Amino acid sequence: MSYRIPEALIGEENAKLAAAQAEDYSALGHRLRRGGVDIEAITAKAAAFAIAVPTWGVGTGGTRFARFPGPGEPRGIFDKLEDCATIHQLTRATPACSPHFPWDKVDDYRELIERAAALGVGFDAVNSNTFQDQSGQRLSYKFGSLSHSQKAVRDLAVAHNVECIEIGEKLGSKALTVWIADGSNFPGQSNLNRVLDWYLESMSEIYARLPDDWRVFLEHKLCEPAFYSTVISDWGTSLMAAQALGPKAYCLVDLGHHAPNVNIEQIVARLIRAGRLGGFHFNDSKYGDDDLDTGSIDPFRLFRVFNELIDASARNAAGFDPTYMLDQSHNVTDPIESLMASAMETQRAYAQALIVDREALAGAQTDNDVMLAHRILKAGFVADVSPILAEARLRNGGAIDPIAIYRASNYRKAKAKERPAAASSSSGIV
Ligand code: LRH
Ligand code: MN
Repeated sequence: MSYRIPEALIGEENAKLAAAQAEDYSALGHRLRRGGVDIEAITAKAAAFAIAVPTWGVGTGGTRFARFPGPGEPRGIFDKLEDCATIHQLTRATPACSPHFPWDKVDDYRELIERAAALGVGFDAVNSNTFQDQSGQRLSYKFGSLSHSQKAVRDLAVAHNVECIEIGEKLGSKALTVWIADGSNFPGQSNLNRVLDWYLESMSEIYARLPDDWRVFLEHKLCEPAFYSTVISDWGTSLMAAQALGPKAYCLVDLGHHAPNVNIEQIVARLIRAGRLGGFHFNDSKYGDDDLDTGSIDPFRLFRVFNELIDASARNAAGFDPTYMLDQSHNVTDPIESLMASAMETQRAYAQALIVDREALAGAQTDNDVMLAHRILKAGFVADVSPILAEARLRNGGAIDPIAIYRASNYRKAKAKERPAAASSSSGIV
């Protein structure tokens, strides 16, 4: 029987923190009420907040230089599901995971569905992978996939995406995320226009296979692994493609896929305006697509993104229904601790954005009272909403302090016994 953290341990550890939590929650409630904010309304929304965990994120990540796997590494999707379930057991904010194929392929999806259900984890968007060649693959994606110059390679990539949809239907997913590495490293290597034609031709074949209640998320990325041109390099190209494909096509914003200092919250505002914001891959970065823990480098940027999301829901923006997912690589921390911390940091930015006095902000913006407007927005960011997040977890049956309980549970030690370490460790992100 594989080890699960006993609910009793969560109860015992919560009991030690309950009095302090109640005191902090009550104090924050008084403070927010002075500003006309009802803490219970924020806590209820925070308790309903959900963000999906990437199955590829529960294993130790690496770089092209090296990967240093830790103890109790997940050996496959069944171990990954256990770890995703542990993240949700303690944070109560990650009810679903986002699988990646063929990394998470199994022979018997019924067994996978039953195991996931037993663990209380669902499946969010499925991710296709035409950025690696699989062993024995007839044709290579070296020079591209959905935008490859050879029709046969484009057909292979289309077939893979259709297979991902079919697997996703079995799992109960409602969306396909398509990120392609297609691009070039030399000026002249590819025709910058024709590659988009081929991409759209391929995507329209995939689009035609989407079930009626599904969406397809197009994920743009500035560069890497291509370093001169990338076919879907920015939000503008992604939006053009989504609008060309049809109403089930949306744009997915991975925070790390932009040039340094790009105003991502404004991109989010534009995609909301176009009714094509499908979702997010949250992470943080300082230089490139660093895939660092969400909120670990620039929590104010994360807050500014959520400020646009709350503004959109406050004005009932048309077609506004974004999906939240994490997409990170954990090279030096326990992936479970990082994913719990990151889920809580996105929930924090969400709660902080809910606190912003939007009416007063709109007034100050109309009056061009710059300092007042900035300080009204900043007041949300500087509010310590930790008691609200802890209360939301507590009311959802989770942990007041997830990382403390995770460490007290010795879950990682138990998994190190259950999961013998793999002989060799490779380099690369997963
Ligand atoms: C590409 C990306 C994409 C995933 C991959 C693991 O950089 O963000 O979302 O498929 O990482
Ligand atoms: Mn991503």
